[in-house]
Amino acid sequence: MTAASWSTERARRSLLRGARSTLFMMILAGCSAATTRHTPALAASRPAHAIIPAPPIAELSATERFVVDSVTVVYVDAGASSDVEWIGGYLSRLLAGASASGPRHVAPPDSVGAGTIHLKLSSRAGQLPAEGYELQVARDRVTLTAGDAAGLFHGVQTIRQLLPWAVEHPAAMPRSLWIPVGRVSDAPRFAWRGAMLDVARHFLPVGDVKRFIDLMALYKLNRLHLHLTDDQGWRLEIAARPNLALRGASTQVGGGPGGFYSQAVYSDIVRYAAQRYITIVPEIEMPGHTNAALASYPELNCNGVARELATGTEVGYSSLCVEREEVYQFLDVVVGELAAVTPGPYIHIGGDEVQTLTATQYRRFVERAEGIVRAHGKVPIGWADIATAKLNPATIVQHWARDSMQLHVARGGKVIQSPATKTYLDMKYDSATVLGLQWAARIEVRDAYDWDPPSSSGLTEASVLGVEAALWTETVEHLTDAEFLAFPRLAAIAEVGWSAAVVRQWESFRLRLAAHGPRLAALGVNFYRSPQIPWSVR
Ligand code: TNX
Repeated sequence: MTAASWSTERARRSLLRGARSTLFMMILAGCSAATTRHTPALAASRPAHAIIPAPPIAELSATERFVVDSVTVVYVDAGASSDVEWIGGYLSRLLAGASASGPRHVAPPDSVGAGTIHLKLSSRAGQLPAEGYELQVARDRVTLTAGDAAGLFHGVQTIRQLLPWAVEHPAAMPRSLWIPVGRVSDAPRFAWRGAMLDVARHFLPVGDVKRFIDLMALYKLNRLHLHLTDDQGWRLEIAARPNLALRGASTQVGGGPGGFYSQAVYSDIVRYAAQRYITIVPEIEMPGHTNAALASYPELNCNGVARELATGTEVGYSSLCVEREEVYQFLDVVVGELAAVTPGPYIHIGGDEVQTLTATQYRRFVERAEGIVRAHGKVPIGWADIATAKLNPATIVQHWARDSMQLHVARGGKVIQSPATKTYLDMKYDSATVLGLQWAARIEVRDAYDWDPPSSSGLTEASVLGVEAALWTETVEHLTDAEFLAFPRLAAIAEVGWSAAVVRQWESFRLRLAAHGPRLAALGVNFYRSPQIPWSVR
């Protein structure tokens, strides 16, 4: 044994001595091949799997395989719900083309035999963790069990990541597909694992949003926060206030044509996301960041005069006229229509960067806005600036910079962690990055990965609902720009949100991420080839 491998082995043994549970031993077994004596050093070892986010338990064979071939069939149980049927179809489509005939989605069998991938909801449903799953892979069959449909869907993403990257490549047919024999047992650390897309600064058409949703699903993210309004554009049709779409949506940063989602298109996005177990969290920003609304309706302004449209990137100058009752009537109409087309429980009210109101005016406004959202049956969320108001503890605040989240924690409220220095996907990677801003930080992949949502902010686990990465689009004109800034940092944030702290290790993550290079490339993702990732190690 070399000195290097001995010290790795010694470190491993002392970790194992300290481990309080078998779970921890599995983590070591699952995340690193350094558990074999012949591996010289952890950093150079090939990971036993490349699942992102890392599961707490993954025991996978390096040699034995379940082969996907022309007789492989995806099964769901007789009487399975339409959700489970849909997930079966999703997996079948993923595997289609693996051979000349391809696997089929067949339901309902009474018993499943060899060559099957069986998806089922457990009868112990209530006892399994939400969104978790158990995957058993034998040489002749695969069984995926979950307590809820979301868990089944996430388990399918794990199957996808265990398959060779060619599974992502529709042009690579016929393909040789297989899954390593073994077992994965998995569940998320946090309930909220989100991404935010700012479609206000630059509008993104519906097809781009759907593609972003598909990429989020690969990493088991479950919330898409749509920043629908800002100074430069209003992006959602409001039937009772048509000027918002006619005028407020007509431009964007830099003066381009902008755009908006009709309510039918918005509902289509909501449905598409829901099929992938992603809840849409719509944001109507208020009282600041409202120039597009102020340009559409004169009565929202204190002087009763509609403002000019804005296409620059300065912030803080605009506010609804908080002393006017028309403003609250307007918000009631907007929130009412939005609530009616939003099945998810949340509506985000923004609330950040208001520079033209007194502290008292601001607090009073936030309290009324919170009441309007509640009156329409939704849970309000706001940037943590809103925590200076007397909020209901069930309102959620989103931490981004030096803000007032601690006030909300003190009243027993929950926080979504989006610290700008870690999770702002619009920050440059390094000094050479052309796209993006750098007011908060430059964020390399390791910076996005190496932090802990509660302890980095001095919070307890119980007050953290989860994490969210924000993609502001002042510099993002096209989906390819968005992809470059989001990937691979969004995969890092996904692991921060999903994987237990004891599972997370940068050395393991960078090797697993390296294996995602060809997968992301096969998907056509314009991702950043960070020098921190050994992309050639597979
Ligand atoms: C701050 S974070 C903002 C956004 C900008 C972003 C740019 C927050 C609540 N407000 O309006 O787009 O910085 O990084």
